[in-house]
Amino acid sequence: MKTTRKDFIKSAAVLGIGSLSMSLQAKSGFISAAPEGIKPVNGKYSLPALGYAYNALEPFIDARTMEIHHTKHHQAYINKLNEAMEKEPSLKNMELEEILMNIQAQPESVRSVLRNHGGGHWNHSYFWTLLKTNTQMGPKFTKLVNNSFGSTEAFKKEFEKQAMRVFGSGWAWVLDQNGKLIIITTPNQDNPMMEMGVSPDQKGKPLLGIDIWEHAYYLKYQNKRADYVNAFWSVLNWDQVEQNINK
Ligand code: MN3
Repeated sequence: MKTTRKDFIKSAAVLGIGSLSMSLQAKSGFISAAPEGIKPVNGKYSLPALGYAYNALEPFIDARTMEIHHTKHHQAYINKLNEAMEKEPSLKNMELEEILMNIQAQPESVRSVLRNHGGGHWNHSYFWTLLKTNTQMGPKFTKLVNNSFGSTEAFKKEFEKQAMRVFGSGWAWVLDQNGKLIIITTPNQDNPMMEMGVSPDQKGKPLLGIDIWEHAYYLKYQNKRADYVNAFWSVLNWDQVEQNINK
């Protein structure tokens, strides 16, 4: 069954997930921090600007990794997504979130491309907004963390554990379930808005996520994923996380 925005908002309202304004980002009931540009312009998606320099996250994430990650990996997801749009012109009238929330309803010929590359475009657009050095965990997130995990230390430990558990490539996410935080992981470029792979009790509003693909860290950290995950705390944009709570 096709999930419409209205259905999603309705179910989100039943779950009590936030107050949903009708802004572009909130219309899906899911989007918390995706920047503008997540819908096609003239039928094509394009690479969003980072809003900061490639070396802005040094020494925790190196400039070369950021540049390749942005201009090669992210661009490649967009290119494949645009190829699918060419094959199925009806998709050009849909926003990406709408496509991803209804993956199973998309034409079979492009479904896996939409899942992997549409997911890749959304996830990376979201991820870039979450990176900034020298920010501090805000009061709202601190309160959620204390209510859900008891302490910041316990939360970080659990997040790192989940991130380390991802087999192969994927993502780890922190979701807000009406004031309770949960941590989930998704394989490949799946994300919490997709109907498959995420069980109903794992639904919620994403406050933050981390890219666990080796391309996100291999140049600097090689096989030492734990060091990358640990460094993530130094580049996590807590101001954005705090904003995401209100979206
Ligand atoms: Mn990536």
